[in-house]
Amino acid sequence: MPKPLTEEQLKDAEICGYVFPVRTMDSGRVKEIRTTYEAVESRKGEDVPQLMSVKPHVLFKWLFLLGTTPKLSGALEDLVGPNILLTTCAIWPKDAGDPRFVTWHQGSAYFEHGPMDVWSAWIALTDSRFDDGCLKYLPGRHKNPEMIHEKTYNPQNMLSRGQKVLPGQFKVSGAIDEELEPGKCTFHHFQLAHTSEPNNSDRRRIGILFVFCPTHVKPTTELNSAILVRSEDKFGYWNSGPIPESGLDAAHLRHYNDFWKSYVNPENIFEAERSAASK
Ligand SMILES: O=C(O)CCC(=O)C(=O)O
Repeated sequence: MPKPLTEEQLKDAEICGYVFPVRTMDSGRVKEIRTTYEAVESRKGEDVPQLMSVKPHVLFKWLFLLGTTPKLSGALEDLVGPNILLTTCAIWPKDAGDPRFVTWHQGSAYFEHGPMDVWSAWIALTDSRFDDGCLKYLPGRHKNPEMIHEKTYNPQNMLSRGQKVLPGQFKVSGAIDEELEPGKCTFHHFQLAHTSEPNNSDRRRIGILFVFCPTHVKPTTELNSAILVRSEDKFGYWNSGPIPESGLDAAHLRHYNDFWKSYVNPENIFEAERSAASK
């Protein structure tokens, strides 16, 4: 059977730390998912949490199904092998003219894993072009040592702690815009530096991110859970995350809220912050 990713794409993944664009859904499915998401979004603060930037896939079946869609896991199998865990998810909506942005950062600095064989898949539910504030990558940067981040807590920064690579550690001149059509996805290595600018267009931009790793990867903090999405887990390093059923389940909401509290707890210092503190 042909592999979802070509040899050339796999070579690019190794050298540059990303692969795009990969189609994961047709336009009918994209419309369905967007409508479902926007209906959930309109209930935020009622029965749905305000923030859906860490692990909302444990709450909603449609989101879990999107993260385990065969086109996605097929491509991931090419990147990380057959035994795949889904560790987290985040929804990234930017409204038309939205001034919010995401500073340069590496996912790896805020979720500890070892080894760092971890890949993110960012799926576009809308167009995501330069003017819409698409993702930008620094090709090849995933191979360099982790950079030092600071927390800015800037309310315009969409990252939970406004985390940002401290200046002087890289040059942005080679940055690549990851322009995507709805239903297409970009995969990036967890250590690849990325950013996104405000949405200067008159249309909404929505992306859904899922993070995956092979089962041999260990979480290096207690607070992590994952869901096995392909093959088997012979290692058992992760707590099993709950798989959502059709309605919002109270126990899943507790799991979500506990993880979120722990994620934003200032006492939980992550790797990049530790190195910054030791300099
Ligand atoms: O969607 C965005 O603009 C940022 C996404 C991001 O930072 C991430 O996927 O880690």
